[in-house]
Amino acid sequence: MSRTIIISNRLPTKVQRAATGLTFQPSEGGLATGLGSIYRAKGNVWVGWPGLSVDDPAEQDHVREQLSADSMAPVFLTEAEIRDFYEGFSNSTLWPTFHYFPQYATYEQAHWDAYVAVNEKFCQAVLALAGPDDTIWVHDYQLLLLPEMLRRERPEATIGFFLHIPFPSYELLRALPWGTELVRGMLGADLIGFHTFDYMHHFLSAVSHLLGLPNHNGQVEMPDRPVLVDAFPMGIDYQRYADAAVSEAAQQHEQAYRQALGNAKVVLSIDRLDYSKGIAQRLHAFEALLVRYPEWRERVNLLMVVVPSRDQVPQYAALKEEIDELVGRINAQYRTISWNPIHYFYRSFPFGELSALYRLADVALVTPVRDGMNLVAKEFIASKADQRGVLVLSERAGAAQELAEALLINPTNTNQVVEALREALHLPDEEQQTRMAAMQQLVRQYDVFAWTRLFMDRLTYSKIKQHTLATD
Ligand code: GDG
Repeated sequence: MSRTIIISNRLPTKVQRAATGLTFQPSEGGLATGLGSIYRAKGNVWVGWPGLSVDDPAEQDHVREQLSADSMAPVFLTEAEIRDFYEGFSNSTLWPTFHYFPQYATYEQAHWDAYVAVNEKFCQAVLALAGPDDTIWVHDYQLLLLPEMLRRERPEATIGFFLHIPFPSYELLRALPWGTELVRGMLGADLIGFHTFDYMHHFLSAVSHLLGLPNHNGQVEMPDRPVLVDAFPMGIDYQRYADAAVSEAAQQHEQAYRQALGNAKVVLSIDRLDYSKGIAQRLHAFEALLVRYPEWRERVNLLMVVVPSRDQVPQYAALKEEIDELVGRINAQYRTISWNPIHYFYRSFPFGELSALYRLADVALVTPVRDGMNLVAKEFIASKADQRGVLVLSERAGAAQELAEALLINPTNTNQVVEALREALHLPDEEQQTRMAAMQQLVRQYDVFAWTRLFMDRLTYSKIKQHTLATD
């Protein structure tokens, strides 16, 4: 029987060290939900890092046992690998380069060596589980070399790869000393998926510049086999957000927030701490709104959730300080006895409360300077049962390719953000509903389950096509 193996850097369960021992908490992330029905099916498995360092062999056995009960297989990383592979090459070289922040990228030979070694470690873990006919789906930028490593050992396997972040223009990629190796690594797959056609075109251009390989309608002609490249915009579990938003619990939370905020309109901002999300620029734009349109003072609140992330990487620690300072300064400058312009939370909310925030918000201000897709925009849309609410969305988020009814802005153009924000605050109910209804239809239809099905079907098709070509 052929099986499906999913591989990502992180497993869909968070393992943490508590005073009483290790705890295991299933992740609520979109990918975990979308792929749940696949990896939990009989015989299938999800391979990945459990998210903490476990050195003791007995403890490793315990983790392995616990996870295998839920169809997961751990790859353990040492402290040095976490530093050099994860915080180093993945988050200090690839992440900034692929998000158009080359000035933040470091080029350390030791980090590259660790990246190769950890991809090899993942390869060995998969080989120990995979049969020759299995379907393997590799995820994201931490594992760009893995498809080719697997291909060398399992020439017949069906291998898919999906990138969750932007694929940058060739000019960015060539700034990296290892661009060719990375592209070659990805080409070990039979199918390579991106969130948008732009990313797909950037990839095809890099393949042609770096390897001289032509493509015909998104099919790269490798000497031994064709590789299909396509766009698969990722969706969310629409129904889960729609149901949560009308639940009794969400309504109660919303009421409590409303009471605390009075009648002021609520502008919502939710991200992981990351320079790619444009959080500081967003704060400047909100301040500019209060300056240019003082009539909005005491009548609008920015509710800003920043989820702690990667705080071991220096740029993230610096960004955190910048945000703290900006919020402090803006609040001190404009607040009154009864009104505080920005409510800032540096922590993660439980799902039920997040849902209440989406429900409460009049405007979602989603202004990343670069973002592969951005699921927050889609979750806000799914949570609007009464179809009221306005999405202000950066044209540089992958989601902007689909959500044409949002108010689209260039996030570095503060004037434009201010005007869009003002327009959003004034938008008549009827127009809000027209725009929201159109976006809801799209986000409902292309949910995360449709995304998974489309990718898997196309992967099967790519293999059938290869066999047909080989026997022609
Ligand atoms: C990468 C790409 C791409 C946020 N705050 C809380 C919370 N969240 C959840 C949101 C959402 C998720 O985190 C964030 O997803 P995004 O898509 O917005 O961004 P990244 O984490 O950067 O994800 C991105 C994605 O991969 C998928 O391919 O869209 O472009 O960068 O689901 O709901 N969840 C809870 N409490 C919070 O306070 N429970």
